[in-house]
Amino acid sequence: MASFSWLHILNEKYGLDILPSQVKPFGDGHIHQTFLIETNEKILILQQFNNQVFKFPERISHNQSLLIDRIKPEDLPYILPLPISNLSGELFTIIEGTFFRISPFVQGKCVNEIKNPHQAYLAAKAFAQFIKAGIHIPASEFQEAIPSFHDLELRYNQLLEALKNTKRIVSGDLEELVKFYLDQKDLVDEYLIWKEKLPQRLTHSDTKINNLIYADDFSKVNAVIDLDTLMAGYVFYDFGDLVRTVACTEGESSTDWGKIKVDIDKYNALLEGFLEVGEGVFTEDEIKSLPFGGMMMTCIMGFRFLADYLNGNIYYTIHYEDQNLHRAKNQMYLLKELRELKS
Ligand code: GN1
Ligand code: MG
Repeated sequence: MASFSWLHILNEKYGLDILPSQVKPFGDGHIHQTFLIETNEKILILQQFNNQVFKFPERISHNQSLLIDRIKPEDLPYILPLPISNLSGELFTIIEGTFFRISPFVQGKCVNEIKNPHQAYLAAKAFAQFIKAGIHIPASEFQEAIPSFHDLELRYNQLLEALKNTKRIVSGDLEELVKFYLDQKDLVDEYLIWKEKLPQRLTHSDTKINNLIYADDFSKVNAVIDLDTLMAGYVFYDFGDLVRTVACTEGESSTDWGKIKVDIDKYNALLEGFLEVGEGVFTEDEIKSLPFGGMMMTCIMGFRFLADYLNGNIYYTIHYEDQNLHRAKNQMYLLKELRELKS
């Protein structure tokens, strides 16, 4: 069993009494290390926060405090499990340079793939409700948790940079993949056009399906989680990441290339759920931009996975050496399918 040498300090800072045996690794996030704390009295989520990826934790605290102050809980039919303050009133606790935080645990199902269109509809409604509930807060009041996080042009340039500096031998499969992604320049151009037209909103900005907790019987959504990247963005980001992770017949870590297809029923259910909440709230252009979001978010993840592979896997958690390469390849197949759908 891990020793969790920091646990006694956390106990002091939060006035808790957690034992090492009550802490277990939890979830599938690529960035933070997440644990479930289960005592006789309560269940909590503990995260060892990745401050290499999130270099401005104070911005996250700012954004989350803004949300706590300004969002009306009655506008949301589910919970936003924001971090609990420690005894000094802070959302993060720093122990020897490592950031920790504790949040409430929400009962339910957190999945990487969903089973049917109705679940897609519920997910899209939930994330659209998030945007709607925050629409009265000027997006400019939120700080950039990660600068230019979903800026497709910047990610394209980062891929070029990674290619220039890589120690990998770019041939065969890898060369083909690089070529595919460099050929996506038209999506970057389209992105720049949408940017001129659309208003910025408070967006969740990481709406992959495992950032949502369904009720155990999947009858509703119990919570929207992973609230680090909430910041100003475009509605097509949030719709797009749903398309990427919901309307696909295989998850993002699948290497079953031949099986990666768009699930059109789930795609339509996503649109239905998103529009049911967004009609009369989002502008006409925002609604028109939604199909672009699916392609754009799949493309940006492809850029990022591939750049990380070329950089020597320094960003995402991997379980084997070629995993980022495979993730980029997976996104390539999905992107090809989404482009077909549009044409
Ligand atoms: C990361 O932490 P997690 O797994 O929810 C990433 C997202 C990507 C996602 C791809 C801060 O999200 O942008 O879409 O992996 N988060 C960050 O699976 O980079
Ligand atoms: Mg997550």
